[in-house]
Amino acid sequence: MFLSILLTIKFILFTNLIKVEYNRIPIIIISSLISTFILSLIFRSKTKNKETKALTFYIVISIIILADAAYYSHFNVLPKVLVIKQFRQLAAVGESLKKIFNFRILLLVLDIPIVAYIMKKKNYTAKINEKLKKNSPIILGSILLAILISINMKGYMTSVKAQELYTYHITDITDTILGRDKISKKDAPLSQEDIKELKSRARLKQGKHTGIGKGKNLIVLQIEALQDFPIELEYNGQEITPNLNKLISDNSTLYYDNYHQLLGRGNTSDAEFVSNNSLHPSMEEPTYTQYENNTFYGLPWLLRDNGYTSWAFHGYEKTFWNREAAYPNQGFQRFISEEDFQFDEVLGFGIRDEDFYQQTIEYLKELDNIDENPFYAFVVSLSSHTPFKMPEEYEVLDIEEKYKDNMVGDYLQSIHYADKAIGEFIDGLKSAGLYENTVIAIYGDHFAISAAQDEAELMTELLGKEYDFDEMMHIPLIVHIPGAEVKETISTIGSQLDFYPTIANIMGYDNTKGMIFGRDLTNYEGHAYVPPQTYMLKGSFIDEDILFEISRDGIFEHSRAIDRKTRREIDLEEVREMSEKIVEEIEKSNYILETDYFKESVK
Ligand code: GP9
Ligand code: MN
Repeated sequence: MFLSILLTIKFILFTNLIKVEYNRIPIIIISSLISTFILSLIFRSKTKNKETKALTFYIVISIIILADAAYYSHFNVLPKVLVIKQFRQLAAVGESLKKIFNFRILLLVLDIPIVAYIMKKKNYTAKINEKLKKNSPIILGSILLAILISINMKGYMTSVKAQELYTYHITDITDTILGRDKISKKDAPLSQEDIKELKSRARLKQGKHTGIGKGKNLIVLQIEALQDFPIELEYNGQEITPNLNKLISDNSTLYYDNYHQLLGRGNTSDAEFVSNNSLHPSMEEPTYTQYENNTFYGLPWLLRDNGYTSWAFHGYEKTFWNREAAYPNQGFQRFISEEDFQFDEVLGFGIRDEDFYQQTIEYLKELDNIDENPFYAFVVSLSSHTPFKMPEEYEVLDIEEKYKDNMVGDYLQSIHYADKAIGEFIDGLKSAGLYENTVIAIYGDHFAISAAQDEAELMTELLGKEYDFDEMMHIPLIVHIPGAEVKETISTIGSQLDFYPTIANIMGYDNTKGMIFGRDLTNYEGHAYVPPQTYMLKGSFIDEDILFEISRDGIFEHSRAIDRKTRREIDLEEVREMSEKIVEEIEKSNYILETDYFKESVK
């Protein structure tokens, strides 16, 4: 009884931490009944050490709740069992432990030593009435069954399974074991018509800026945690990203100012994957891990087919995010990783951007000398990684007290440093004679500051407008083509899914082999949108006018649709069809990954 009450209190706290909005009371009752039922079975059993077993159960459940709540606080969703495989990544990429494991979350386990002590001191089994002890599992089991049946009849089971501790994890584990999420080859969601359409999306169409980069090198800079809001932001009389601002105001630059992240389970590595392939990322495991051996026909391959040599650069451990294993099939012929760089100073996650870029330029000279043909360099930065805390000598911005020593102020300092390093990189390219003949594309991999955490309020204050998912996922895309007179801000809404066709248009190469899901943002005139699956769940979208967040409990009517300008709620029926269409598109992309579709078609 004692443990059941404590667990019930934890379930109340837990549903609060994971922001359960609907059916909260039934969810707490079910979690609590299941726990009490299991505890009653333990106490009724004839085994020895009942207290120890009950206590072990209590500790295990407390730790699962803790892990779920911590995961939720970062990813805004409950973890699936396959996350265990990514433990190393999670541990390394999580926000500072201090931030994730705040006091409210730690409350979930802090009582354990005290509970253990009390349990040791008193003999609880003896206190329970024998008759009640014998019958309690049957009584509890029946009440539980009756509640589950009535919830099912009322149609709330989906909602419960999406948020209730036991039913959520059990459903997830059985689905994973039975492969229930997998699309069967028989009911392929890809019709002949779809194939034709997706292939035609990939083809080069003559339009604005088509081929202005043809024959030039391509350097893609994927910048860690670069959001769009610091661009051209004047904060306290200071420019946060003076070098990027300068680049944007240059005559030879296209700035896509309505561009967004599109991640799956692989964070930074998904930003890479989606950008280079224009396929949706996997939601089961990082795509680089799950589909390491698949055949792809992304940007590195397209450029290689046109004579380019494609290399990737990143100053961290080569095995992280499974990059080393995944890159060859992505089309990268060489991966310059942490071990290829020399550095004495470590900044946050590892190598300083300045050291990384300086030495990257030396490797670029080598790459440039391979043959007469141009090259593709895919360069992934690192320094502006969460939690953004840098040594004092790097914090050069004057930050107001209210943003000091919190994520917002630290991020501004950190991204200011990243911008400085980008400026030096571009100067370095100029000195190395690599600038004139090179197209430089720059974008952020993902958000820095979550809209679902406490910092959102500070962000709203800083920006003077509501900081919601649309602003959180908003990243810049900048394409600089030295010598071209193209200066323009392109505001067609898009995401990393659109990078490949957008850059392929600028580079002027025709993709005759692959299929893509994105659009060329420079020329596309149809209905453009962003179809995220993380932070907002599958079926959500952001378009020019609407932010649609599909409900977390699986009941469409509980979703949220707002007008992006007025921030007022709009009728859900207006978005239903669009949301369904997006889910279908994602299924098609998943089918391509699951069946290794390009294995046969790309030769
Ligand atoms: C690690 C770096 C950071 O190699 O790319 O990954 P993230 O934590 O941002 O996913
Ligand atoms: Mn990242």
